[in-house]
Amino acid sequence: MKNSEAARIFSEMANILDLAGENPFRIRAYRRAAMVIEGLPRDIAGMSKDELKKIPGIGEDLASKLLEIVETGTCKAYEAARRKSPAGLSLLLSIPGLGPKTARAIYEKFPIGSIDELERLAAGHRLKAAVPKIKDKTEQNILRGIELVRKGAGRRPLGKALPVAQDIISHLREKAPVKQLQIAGSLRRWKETIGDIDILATSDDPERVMDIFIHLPQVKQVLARGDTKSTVILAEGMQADLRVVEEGSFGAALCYFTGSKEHNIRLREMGVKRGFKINEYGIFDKKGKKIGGGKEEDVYRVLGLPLIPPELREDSGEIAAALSDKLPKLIELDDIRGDLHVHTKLSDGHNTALELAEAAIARGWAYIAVTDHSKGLGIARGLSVERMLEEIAEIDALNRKLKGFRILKGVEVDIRSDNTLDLPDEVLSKLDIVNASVHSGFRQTSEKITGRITAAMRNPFVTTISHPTGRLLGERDAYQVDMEEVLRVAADTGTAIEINAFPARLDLNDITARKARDMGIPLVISTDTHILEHFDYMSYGVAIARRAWLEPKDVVNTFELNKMLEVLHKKRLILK
Ligand code: DGT
Ligand code: CA
Ligand code: CA
Ligand code: ZN
Repeated sequence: MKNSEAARIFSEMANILDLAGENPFRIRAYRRAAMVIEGLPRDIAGMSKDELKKIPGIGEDLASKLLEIVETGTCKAYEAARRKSPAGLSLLLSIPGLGPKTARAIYEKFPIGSIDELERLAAGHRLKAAVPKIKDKTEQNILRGIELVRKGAGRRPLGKALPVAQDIISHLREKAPVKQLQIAGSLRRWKETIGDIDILATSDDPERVMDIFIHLPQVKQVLARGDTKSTVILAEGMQADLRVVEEGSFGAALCYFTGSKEHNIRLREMGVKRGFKINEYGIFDKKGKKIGGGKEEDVYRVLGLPLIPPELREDSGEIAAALSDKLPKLIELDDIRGDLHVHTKLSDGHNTALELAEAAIARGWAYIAVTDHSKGLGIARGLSVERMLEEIAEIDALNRKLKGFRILKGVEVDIRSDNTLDLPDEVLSKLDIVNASVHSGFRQTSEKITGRITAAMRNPFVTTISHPTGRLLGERDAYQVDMEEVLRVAADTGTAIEINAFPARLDLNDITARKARDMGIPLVISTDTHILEHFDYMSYGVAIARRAWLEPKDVVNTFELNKMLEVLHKKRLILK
């Protein structure tokens, strides 16, 4: 898969140009292209130039660069730009929250060579003393950013790790003599960040499978090569383990290596109490005779349990629930009937409402809500009241043509720093879906930022709070919002809370989503689509919902249109 590599090159290119103070339009073109390529489900390798040029945001120049990247793994313009730009500067820019201007200002005084050096300078207040724009707060942010980099080192967001693993799987399936082949570990449990990739297979020729695995084009370094187990580092930086096991042990191994470790320990303890030994090879009775292990169900069956879905295997009550036959009937992707957070060309998206509707119809959905940004969000080309009203009229016209599908009128309205919303109630009341969200003042106190969100929920027209904590995995921590308070007010006002499925966000996370459900708060799973292909992200949102134990009845966008609107508009009657 060349996409993530090309996206990385384009995004670094944008950063280098930004540091050099180059033309903002070129910088933006690279950033957008990086985002589009990253979200593209098709591998750019194998696409012709004409096909590449059909991708939104890719013109003649970027298409040539993509061809070059596919062929050579990099492109000349990027290599040249990189040679000109000092490594220390890129290092500074890799610190979350440190923008190009500040990075440049620091670098002029301190041409640093390592993160440790930067940490010493910030901790000793030497940045503040020497660099005019740096204040105490900037130094604190830099230290926090460094911590984030260190914490995230080695782990990858789910949305980055899964495509990498799927790519390995499809190569193995194509080239290696494997029979069964499965992703295990935290990836199979859809954990939000992934330490390493665990793959399990069966084969008549394990040695050959090992050979093929360690020679895959994605492999950068071989850490260990055994007869049935190998560990490699991929070019992308992640570690991957492949184990080949006996056919009769596959289920036991799959269960063992899916984890979590805590879940496994519970299973093993239960086994011991019942006189069984359970390990990665199988299930054994008191005499050491193997009584199962070919199928994962075997492990659960000997314990008197139904198969527990991998997403629940975190030792957070799933075993007790299974014992009393109270496992949830988890939501599935197929239960989703539409997407309530979608951007069009009119704000920062790439497609028209009609294109998005057609793509949604192709997925078997019954509705989408077009929720472009409101005007306060300068960077994302927010809509003024006039343009908002024009968009409403356009959607009305489209809906007259579409049969059996509805484009809902909506907005992602900015919650301003002073607690007010970016559009008057008079406009909001004309809309079906009002997603309110915070895009500024991330460093406000907990009281202030929580107050903004709760004030928005008290507006009768706000149907949903979008990406409630503002975190970006591996890039930005959540703002200091008091989620307990947000959930209380959500329950009081009947405001829905979003599980934003955009892989960099996954916000709400699984734990808070489960709390919200327990409090009876309506939940919405949304993709925050900016290009058609982002609709694919729905599966990440559904995974978070499954890890939160949600059933279809807990998620508003599994309902048919009228029932969905009824739930989201109930507060209009109560709060009026
Ligand atoms: P990760 O890679 O950190 O995102 O998380 P996992 O869950 O994939 O963990 P990993 O790769 O270290 O190991 C894969 C699975 O193997 C893990 O989920 C459970 C099992 N496992 C690993 N070490 C142990 C152990 O010491 N005891 C038990 N019972 N299971 C283990
Ligand atoms: Ca793992
Ligand atoms: Ca592992
Ligand atoms: Zn959005």
